[in-house]
Formats: sequence, C-alpha cells, structure tokens
Amino acid sequence: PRTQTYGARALNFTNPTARLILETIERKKSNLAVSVDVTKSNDLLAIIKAVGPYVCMIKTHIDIIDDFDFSLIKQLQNLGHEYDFVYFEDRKFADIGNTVALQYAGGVHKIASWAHLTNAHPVPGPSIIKGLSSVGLALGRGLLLLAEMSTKGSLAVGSYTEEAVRMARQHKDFVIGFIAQRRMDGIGSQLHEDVSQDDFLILTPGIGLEAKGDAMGQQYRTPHEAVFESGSDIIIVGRGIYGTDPKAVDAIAAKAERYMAEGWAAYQARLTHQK
Ligand code: UP6
Repeated sequence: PRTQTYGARALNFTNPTARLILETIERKKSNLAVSVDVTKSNDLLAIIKAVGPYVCMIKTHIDIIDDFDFSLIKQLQNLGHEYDFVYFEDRKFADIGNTVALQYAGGVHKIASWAHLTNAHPVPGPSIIKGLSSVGLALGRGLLLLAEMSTKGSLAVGSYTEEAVRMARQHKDFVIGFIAQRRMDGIGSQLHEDVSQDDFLILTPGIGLEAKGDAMGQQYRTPHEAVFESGSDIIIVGRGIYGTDPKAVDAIAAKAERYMAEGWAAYQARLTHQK
C-alpha cells in the first residue's frame, strides 16, 4: 500500500466508506483532512466553505458546538455534497459495547446517521468494535482505531499499538484504518500472522508547518515527515489552517491550499522514491 496509488487501493477494501475516501482523494488530488475545532455553527460552516475545495475530508468534534441544533447536520451534508468530501466525527469512543452503540446511534448528535467515519480507543478490547459495528456496519460506515496519539507522553505505544492492529485485522469489514503517526505494516508482521493482504488507512493528526507543538502537549510534524517518511495516507490539520482567527476565510483557504499541495507532493514522492 505504501507505493500503490490511492485509486488502486480502493480495490483492497470491501468497506464502502474506505472506497469512498480513496476515490475522493484520487478525484480531488487531496489527502488533506481539515479538523475544524470551533465552537460556533456559523464559524464551522464558514471554515468548511473556505477549505471545501481542498479537502478529501472534514473532521468534526460535534460535541464542542455551543449552539448545536440538529438542523446543522443538513447544512453540513449539503456542503459535503457541494464540495465532495466525507465527514469524520472524531468521537474517540472508549466504553463498553452496549454504551458505545447507544452513543453512536443516538443522543443529541446521532453520529452514525451522518458521519461516514468515526473512531474508537482500543482500550476496552474487541467488544468496542462489536458495539459500534452493530450500528454502523449496515449503514456502510467505517471505524478507525487510535493505535497511537500525537501527544507527548502518550500511553498508546508498544504492545498497546500491536493489540490495536490485531483487533483491526479481525474486523476488516468495519475497521478501515488507524489514527497513528506511521504505517502499521511493520507491526502487522510482528504479529506472526499473514499480513500480506492487509491494507489500512493511516490518518495522522499533529501536523503543522509552522509550530512544533502547543502549550498542552500537542506535537507537530510536517506533511512530508508524515506522508513520505512515515507512510501516512491522510494528514489531519486543525489550527495550522484555521489558526487564530476563524473569521479570516481567505487566509484559511490559502493555508488549506498550501497543506493540500504539500500533502500531495509528499505522496507523489512516496510513489516514486524508495525510502
Ligand atoms: N487528535 C490529535 N492527536 C491525536 C488524535 N486526535 O491531535 O492523537 C485531534 C485533536 C484535534 C486535532 O482532537 O481535533 O486532531 C488536531 O488539531 P490541531 O491540528 O489544531 O492540533
């Protein structure tokens, strides 16, 4: 997968969301996901409009919206169709199967009804996948496991990361990839299982061209480091794009275009250069 095109890799998956993501990346020539972590609906919508042309994916934290009303979802979906991207709700589920199924299907946000993709911490074990897939699989949704985190002192390392890969391999119909800082292929081969047919999407947060981190433990690497050196498939960029002023939409669009270009150049370099 490291040296296969996104378009060709669509055939490695049966999950419709995985295929949709890979086809969208190929169509738009963008492996950029923008994480829009703002608290007002209007800012969220305005930023999505500004970055829409440059992204394959918008990542949300829908539970931080102060003025949330379910009518926002229809507006998000309209933008998704207009600009041709998918939604990833970064919910980071972490509870027992029964509870996560309720959280995923219901509550105020009804995540499964609109988010193509969501994610879960592997900490409860395989039952969390069972719970979420009981809701999402029939809807054609996809799940990522958090195999690693971008933060200083993360506990998601070593055997924890390995077990996340093992869990994913047993549920390939629904688990389509990982939140991680690098490809997990090497780990797969340490499991003493046949991993030759594996393909998982690697989505990498903690990406920034200017800052090296923030005051709360976040750590940044560049698109080139993530995609070319570490084999990541999708770069997730938040504050590096919408920065300090969520109203400056022209500057936000220009930054998105720059990250898109960097991410794509790193991918093209990866296809042609052996590391
Ligand atoms: N995120 C990380 N690191 C992880 C997992 N998720 O930063 O390991 C998420 C955060 C935030 C985004 O919840 O929404 O990615 C990163 O935002 P930033 O680019 O503004 O730092």
